Amino acid sequence: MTVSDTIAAVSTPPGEGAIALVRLSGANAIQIADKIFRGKELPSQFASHMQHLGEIFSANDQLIDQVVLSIHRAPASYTGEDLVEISCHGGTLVSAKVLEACLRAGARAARPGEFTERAFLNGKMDLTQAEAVIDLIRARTDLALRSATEQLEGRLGDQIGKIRDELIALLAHINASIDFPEEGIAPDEGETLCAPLDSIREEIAGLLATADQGRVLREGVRVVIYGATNAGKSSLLNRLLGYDRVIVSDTHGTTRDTIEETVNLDGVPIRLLDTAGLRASESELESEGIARTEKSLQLADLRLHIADRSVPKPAHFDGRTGEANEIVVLNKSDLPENKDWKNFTALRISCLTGEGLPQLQKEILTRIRQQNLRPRLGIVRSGADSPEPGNLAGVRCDRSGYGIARGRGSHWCGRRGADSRLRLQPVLYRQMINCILKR
Ligand SMILES: Nc1nc2c(ncn2[C@@H]2O[C@H](COP(=O)(O)OP(=O)(O)OP(=O)(O)O)[C@@H](O)[C@H]2O)c(=O)[nH]1
Ligand SMILES: [Mg+2]
Repeated sequence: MTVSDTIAAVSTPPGEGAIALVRLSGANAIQIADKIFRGKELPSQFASHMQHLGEIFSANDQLIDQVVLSIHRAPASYTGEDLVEISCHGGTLVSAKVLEACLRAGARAARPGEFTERAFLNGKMDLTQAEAVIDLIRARTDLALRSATEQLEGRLGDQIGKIRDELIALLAHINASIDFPEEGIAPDEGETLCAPLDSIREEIAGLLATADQGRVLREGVRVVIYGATNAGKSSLLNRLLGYDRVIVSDTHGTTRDTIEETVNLDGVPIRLLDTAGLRASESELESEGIARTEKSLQLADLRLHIADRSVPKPAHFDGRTGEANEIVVLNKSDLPENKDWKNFTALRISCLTGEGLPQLQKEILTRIRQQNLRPRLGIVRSGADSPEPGNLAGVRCDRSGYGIARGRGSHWCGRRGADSRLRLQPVLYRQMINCILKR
């Protein structure tokens, strides 16, 4: 598939820098470069992938900048189309003027991600690799970066390709046994079909299970700090961040909104959310803050319920201490403990002295691991929420068998016993495999 128009964009981030890169891609990219570049030769005469020094001129013949330009002829380019790269001097104005010259000479401004989209459309990479490009750009930790790099190299695509090949091989056998009965091909039935499908189902479920880890690598684990006003929530966020991000004061209700920052804990990106303290609200603004706290709690992967151990236990403190996704933290261990907390099991820390903070960080990582949110290096899947492993493309798979939802009714290939339905299996399996392959 090819796209006809030629696109252009500044590929380096906005702001000051020594060099900026403007790229052109499409059928007219080299022709446009000929119009705006002046050097010893015209770009159309350049050998592919060689850099040439020259100057870029605007439509009204004004010198914009001295640049280095290279052309990458199709199909040996990132996008698979003719691609021109212009390295000009950094700074917003110069790169914007070079881009403007490209647009005036006939290019169209590219949409975000359109160069990679073209690479995908021209078969230079598969969808998993295209998704990995954005993960790579946005990676916040080394682990996320390595994972995205592996995906870009095609590991996820290879695994999906392997599953697809296995399904096609099964399908071919089923088709042959149904469509050419006179050839005497023994139809796969019952166990002989179920066994390979079982292993394929496990492979798919294994890949889908890593989607959550992929989300964690891309977006971070959502850790929400909540508790009574003045407990030290903002102090804890500042401590974990290593700098004073949030205002801390002894006035109750200092934090009115949810504040989010990312920290890197042992390679795991953690999205820390500091929230408005819980108490019977005194103002509309504070009630809104508390409502936001509650919303954040619903979306939390892990909650840090923090209390001030030098004051009595707050009324809202229901002590959900046993929950896997909740760590109860008693702050201000440098102050004498109020009798309400005597023998209370919780992690004791002091945001003032730093005491107990390494233990808290360790506990956060342990809980993340326990909930299987700890990312391992491996496959990540971009996109929204993870689909149910047992429900793929209208195909239901569980231990008792495989079923296809069709219209209002559904067909079910049970594995329990050799009943009459087994004779239908090849046809049903064919439909089911086709269903999966269409995804
Ligand atoms: N002694 C002592 N004081 C602390 C400690 N942690 C926080 N504080 C103090 O407790 C007060 C409240 O701290 P914050 O971090 O603003 O508390 P908060 O939970 O964010 O409060 P709100 O935003 O009002 O809900 C401040 O005066 C902090 O300096 C600690 O470990 N020891
Ligand atoms: Mg606060």
